[in-house]
Amino acid sequence: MKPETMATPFDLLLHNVRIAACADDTCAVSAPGFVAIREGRIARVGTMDEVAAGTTARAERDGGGALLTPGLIDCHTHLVYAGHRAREFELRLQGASYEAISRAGGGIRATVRETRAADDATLFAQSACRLQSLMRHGVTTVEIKSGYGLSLDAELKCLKVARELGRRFAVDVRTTLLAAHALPPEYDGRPDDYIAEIAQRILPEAVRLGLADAVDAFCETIGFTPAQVRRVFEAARAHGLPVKLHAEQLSNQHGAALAAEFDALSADHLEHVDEAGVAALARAGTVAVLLPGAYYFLRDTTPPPIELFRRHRVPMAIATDCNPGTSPTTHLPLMLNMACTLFRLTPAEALLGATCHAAQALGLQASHGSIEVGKQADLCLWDAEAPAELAYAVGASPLRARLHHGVEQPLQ
Ligand code: DI6
Ligand code: FE
Repeated sequence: MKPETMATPFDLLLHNVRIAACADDTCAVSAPGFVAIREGRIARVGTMDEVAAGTTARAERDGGGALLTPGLIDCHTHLVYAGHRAREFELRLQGASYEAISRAGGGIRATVRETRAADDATLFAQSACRLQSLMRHGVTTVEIKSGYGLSLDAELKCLKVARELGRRFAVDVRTTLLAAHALPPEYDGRPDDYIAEIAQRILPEAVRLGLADAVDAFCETIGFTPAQVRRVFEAARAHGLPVKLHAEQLSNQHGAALAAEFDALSADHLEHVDEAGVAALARAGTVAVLLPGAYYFLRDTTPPPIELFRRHRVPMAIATDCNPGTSPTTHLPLMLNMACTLFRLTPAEALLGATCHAAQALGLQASHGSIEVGKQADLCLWDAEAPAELAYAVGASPLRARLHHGVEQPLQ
């Protein structure tokens, strides 16, 4: 045994695991080995020979030869909201379009009404159910956007619930202010006034209270124009917050280029992005976050241009987009499957999309998203031999164990 390990023993030795480290853009799987954890971080990664040679820890766990991956990261959710929109689902199945429902006062605004009316405890309880479901499918870090409050008080209420979820559950929560999600009814016909309210009041107050880690906007014909988004981004920059953007989901508004101009962490959706937009993302190092659940649920027919992302070396992340209108799902492994079947990603690209690239989409690549010494010990153990099995299973997640900060969590 090495002297330094005798001085400070590891807290946990997770051994007999086959490791897909998801570092260096590969999902290659190691021979059976171990991960040693100290103070919630990965302290050493090695082979079973080293275990046989006497590497020990205060506690040991035999992984039974199962596949170990980084904990999954859902880098795009709107999971704090009240109610549901099953009635709109029925209307869309009868032929109504998402845009038409939105213009008629349904859509996002319908959820805004319910979210504003919900008290903190109700909002917390409904959101917690969704969060626990994400965790059951292997999520250890989740991004949560506001965007169903659309007023100072209601946006702060949603962000506070998101922060509280992070305190109460064994999961890392990153919050994003998405006040520029839709125009609230009290600002009808005055979108620029609402943008000023965001830039001058809502965003500064969210920053002052430490409630937002990033800022997002919905750049779309039924959302906000690039000029309006620019004002929100300028306010974010003035307050030192990174930006993200819902870009090119339903039409090409050249939001990707705008996001790139502001060095956005990510541009999300991107079904209608063109090559100039993709090249701009590549230059800025912005991650393309793909949301196959929304594509599927809206029965969209224009997939994002995967080949362009590959050619320009834009990292691709995969997320649930968990929201009541276009992606009512909490199943990230199912999104990996859909990214493969609907967008033609390889299973390896899909897994990287929910680990290291998702970490990058949140600016967390230094501490999250891969199994490397020094990173946080957020890990998933799967009843699987190869990473492809995670994307292969339709609606089943073969999760055997989930560790958050080095501590194994009950699967509930
Ligand atoms: N794009 C989406 O897919 C969701 N928000 C957004 O900007 C939809 C949100 C909803 O319909 O409630
Ligand atoms: Fe979204």
